[in-house]
Amino acid sequence: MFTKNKYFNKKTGLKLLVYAVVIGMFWLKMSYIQSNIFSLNVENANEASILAFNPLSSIFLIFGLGILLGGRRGMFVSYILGSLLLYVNILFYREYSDFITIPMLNQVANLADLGGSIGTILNYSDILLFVDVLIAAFLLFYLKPSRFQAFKPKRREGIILAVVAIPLFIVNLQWAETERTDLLERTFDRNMLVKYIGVINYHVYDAVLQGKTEMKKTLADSNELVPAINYLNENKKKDSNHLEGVAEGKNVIAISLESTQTFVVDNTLHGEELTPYFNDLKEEGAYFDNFYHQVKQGRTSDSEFLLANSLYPLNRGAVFFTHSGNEYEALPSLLSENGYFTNVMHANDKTFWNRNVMYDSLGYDDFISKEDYEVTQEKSHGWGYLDEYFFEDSLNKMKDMDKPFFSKMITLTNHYPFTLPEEKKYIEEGETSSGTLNRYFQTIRYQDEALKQFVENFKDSKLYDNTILVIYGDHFGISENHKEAMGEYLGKDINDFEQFQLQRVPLLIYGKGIEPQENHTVGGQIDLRPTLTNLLGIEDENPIQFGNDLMDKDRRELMITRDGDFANEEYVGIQGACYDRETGNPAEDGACEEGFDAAQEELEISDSIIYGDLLRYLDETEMVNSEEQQASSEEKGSVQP
Ligand code: GP9
Ligand code: MN
Repeated sequence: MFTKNKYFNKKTGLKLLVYAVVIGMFWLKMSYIQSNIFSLNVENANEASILAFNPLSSIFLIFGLGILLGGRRGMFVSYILGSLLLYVNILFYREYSDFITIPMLNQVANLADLGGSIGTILNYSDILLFVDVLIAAFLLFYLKPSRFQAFKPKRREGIILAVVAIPLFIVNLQWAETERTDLLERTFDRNMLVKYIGVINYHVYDAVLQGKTEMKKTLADSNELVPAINYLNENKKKDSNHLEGVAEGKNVIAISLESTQTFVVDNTLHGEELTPYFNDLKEEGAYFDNFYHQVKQGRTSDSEFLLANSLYPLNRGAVFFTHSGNEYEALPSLLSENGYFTNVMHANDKTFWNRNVMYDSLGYDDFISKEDYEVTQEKSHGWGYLDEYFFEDSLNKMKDMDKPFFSKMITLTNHYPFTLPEEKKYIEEGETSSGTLNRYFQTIRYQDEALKQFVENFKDSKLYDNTILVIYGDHFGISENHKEAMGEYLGKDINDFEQFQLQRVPLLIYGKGIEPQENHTVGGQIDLRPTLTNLLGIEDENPIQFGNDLMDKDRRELMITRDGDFANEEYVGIQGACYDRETGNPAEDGACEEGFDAAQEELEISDSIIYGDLLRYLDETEMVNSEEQQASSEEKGSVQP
């Protein structure tokens, strides 16, 4: 009995040792790859610890599942497949500085590119990344010390490993959330996700995301597009003739100003204007002071989505990530069809917000990203290339572009945490109780200086005669957390109504042929596309758009936020409460009912389009629908609203 027990202990001890060595080897390899082969931009010791810890849960999971399905062989298969997955990621990363997503696998062209250059991304030393596979094979199959049986994992050990993976992942996630809140909801950059949850978990996450997307899409059918078409037929004015085509054939430079809110316009700090150049420039163009951002978690990318599609972004996550594989009838494609060279200029990594993938779906011809700018340390700060250099290089690039072009430029410097090199601070910082707001004034002032240099050089260039500028803020920079400090600055209590009004961002349309005007219409980023196509005189046949031309005097004034709040000509509705839009005083019960209903209906319809990927049915549905409509209007003699 005693002897048996002793043998049992030794056997268990040996088994544990094999487990520990096999798991440890894979852990070491994965950690090495994550911290030395991928450039994940680890910023502090906490992040480095998260990165070292995050392989564990996935290793327990894959080995656990392997044992459950195939015992010792299964565990080895997991080891091989895990190693291959890591290696494929390495190859892909060497080529694209990015991680594979399932929608990307569908993009055969991308991978064909990789195939073409495979020779250049293979290294002889990569062989070393598989040495551990041989050691694992030896430990699992050939290690047979005298009198002991070879390593034989039991099914229940597989279950234990797989179950332990769950708390390990929870710890990982909680830990990661200390660095980045809502990590999984706010899917940022894939590099960031891998940094926090590890490359294998990232693939699991990607698969779940894909599964959800596919399911919604599979359950959808073309009938679902009909309510959307009907709703838009009823509620959207068909034609806007106002100013139609005044910018026909012209180039368009859309400038997305990072985190720029309307409250800085015509406002001062220490007696100095925050945006002196923009304040003057807006007098020379069409300036909109009741224009709101409509973004949610996808921030800049959501504003890009609104501009391109005149659809609402999603309430959770960034549609740039979750639905980059959808079919769209986007503005860039429309402009390309009308002879434009369409591109985005943004001096950040092209994978950020999944732009490299989504821009293809939206039909952009080119994405001029960080790698196309001469980004040096001296010319960078914080998020990267300083706006003044970005503007300067971009203007030079535009001079040589095929004409007409549509360029969307996205600035970067006025981004949280709003820091600047000393010599770029053109105004003293603020004196409120929020350091964030205090610094924001300085980055806003800097951005205005960079804009000035750009617009002045633009005016001196040949482009000036046949180009319009569409300058707008992408979203808020100062969140609700700083409303006390904002109250100190603005000298008023920031209640819900004021907070809502702070979501206004500037919009200026400027260029020869654009009559100066101060326009008070209530609108949002969803209205940019129809405004632009009307100015360019381009027929936009996509009926699935929620926006209305901002220049049209008879437009429906309704701006809906992603939270289901709204502003119209008279009222502002916030979470069930109703306010008079001019005074901010509470309005009578029921005054906002119609607005709230419209908000809910529009958001639901817009979501159904994205989740169901319904634009893929547009052609067939439209044909049926227009025949039906024709028949019914002949019957009833109905008129188009
Ligand atoms: C990054 C820039 C900023 O490329 O667009 O993104 P944001 O954090 O504002 O969404
Ligand atoms: Mn932004």
